[in-house]
Amino acid sequence: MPNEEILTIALSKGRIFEQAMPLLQAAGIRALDDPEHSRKLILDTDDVRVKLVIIRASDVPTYVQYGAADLGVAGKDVLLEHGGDGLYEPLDLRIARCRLMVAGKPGSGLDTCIDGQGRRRLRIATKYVACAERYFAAKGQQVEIIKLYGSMELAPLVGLADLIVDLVESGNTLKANGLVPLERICDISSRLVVNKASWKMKHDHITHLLAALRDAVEHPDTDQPMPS
Ligand code: PRT
Ligand code: MG
Repeated sequence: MPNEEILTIALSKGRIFEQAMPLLQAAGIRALDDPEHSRKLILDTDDVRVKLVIIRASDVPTYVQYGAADLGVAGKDVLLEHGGDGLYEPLDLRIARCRLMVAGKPGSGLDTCIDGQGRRRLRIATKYVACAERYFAAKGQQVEIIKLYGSMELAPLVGLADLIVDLVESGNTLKANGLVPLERICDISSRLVVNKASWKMKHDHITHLLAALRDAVEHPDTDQPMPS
């Protein structure tokens, strides 16, 4: 089959795969393997014209930007950090929802910190460096950002940072570590992203899929069996 007839969709396993599959299914696309039980990175679907590639959540925009995948599903947090070059973002899939928040120990100051050395800038530990920089700059606040790759909740507990910027869903992870949410930066959900060249080259196929996905997002229950 000529390559232009095949659409490749980049997805991460875990919550995005689990929550995107019902939407893809409503659009007529079913994966032939479960990425949780298979080591395959390229999954066939029951539509011979669609393949899924399974990659790290934070790599999805890069694969789509360079055209290694035509489409992808990525969290808005990941897209904000990536910057969105080379991508269209035509649809909010309304899945994997959470909030990007500033959090810290109860009673943490949000402006400056006073310690043994006097007043100093707040230190913010986060994986979301671009979002955190933008947020504090917009408030006119100078902060020191410390880049981490995970377990941000630990940073205030061991004195690495005063505050963290992280995703919060139920709030249980913060609570379990004695932290509290302090300020909401933005709401997060996953978006469909499309490579700009694919959008032109495979326009009909992509528009068709996009319309079916939009319908599935807007009418989430139409595929469910009616209660008897
Ligand atoms: O795990 P990996 O390093 O491979 O990548 P990832 O963590 O980016 O992937 P994954 O699958 O964990 O998350 C993919 C996307 O899901 C993220 O980019 C978000 O857009 C979205 N999402 C939705 C979340 C959450 N909810 C979420 N709760 N991503 C992460 N979390 C984490 C959060 O970082 C914190 O550690 O869950 C914890 C908080 O959850 P609560 O319920 O305790 O508040
Ligand atoms: Mg994770």
